[in-house]
Amino acid sequence: MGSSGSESAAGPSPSSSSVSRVNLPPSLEARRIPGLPRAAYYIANFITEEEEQAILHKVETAPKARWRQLTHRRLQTWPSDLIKDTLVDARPLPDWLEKPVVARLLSIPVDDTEHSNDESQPRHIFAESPHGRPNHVLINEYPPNTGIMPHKDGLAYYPVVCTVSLGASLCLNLYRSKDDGALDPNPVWRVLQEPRSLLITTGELYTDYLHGIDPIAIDVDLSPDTVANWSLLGDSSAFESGINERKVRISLTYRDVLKVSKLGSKLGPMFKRP
Ligand SMILES: O=C(O)CCC(=O)C(=O)O
Repeated sequence: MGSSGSESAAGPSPSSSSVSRVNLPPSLEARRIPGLPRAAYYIANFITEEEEQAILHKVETAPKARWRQLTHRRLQTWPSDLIKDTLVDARPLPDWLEKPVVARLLSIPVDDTEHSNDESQPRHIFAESPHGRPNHVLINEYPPNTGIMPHKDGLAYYPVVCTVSLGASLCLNLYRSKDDGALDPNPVWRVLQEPRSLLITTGELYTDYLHGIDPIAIDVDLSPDTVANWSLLGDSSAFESGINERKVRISLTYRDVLKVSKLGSKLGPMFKRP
């Protein structure tokens, strides 16, 4: 079983069901994924089932114009797409993306021992980012047999990526480039992301490694030896058979876009998504 259990349970309205309780660690360090380059963190049950359902409802009922259809996948961007790596529409994130995820994320110190200048304020993962918090969310939908090609996230963002998974589980693959720069097609690690979990990747994982999701119907060969975050899963018994049958998984990817246009606040509604 995973490590959820005895640490601080928090959340606006914890229910009697244990799966719908959030279970925040005292620091991210307590949920660092072992064996990965520094640093990646996995927090199972970061949001409750009720919060998951509320966010899924907002995603599903967003205006049609919010969805961008790619060849195999559709996505939403909040508050808007980037133009030349710049956030032009700099409206704040809507409440349903801000609460509970951002507030909760910023409440967790990276390390028990690290403190900012104000000694009473522990440092969170965005403490040194330009805006001190994520200002952009990408929402991706992955039905079974859908994935995303191995890629790096590039220069538009501060190198911290926070991904909340909703609806279903799947494996994220992490790849390294070969010496000649070509992609080594065999993933070096796999991270299994359960619904309601938070995955944070930073550092070398952002700059030096690629990440992608296989377009498959079933993740196979799942075990403590093949899944980097096995010891941190909320319910590893669900994968004891070694497989995960994919269902529709929605991901919320929170990042801080480095460049925000001052022009944004002056743009009229026709330049803004609904
Ligand atoms: O959906 C995910 O978990 C990955 C998304 C991703 O790779 C990206 O937005 O760059």
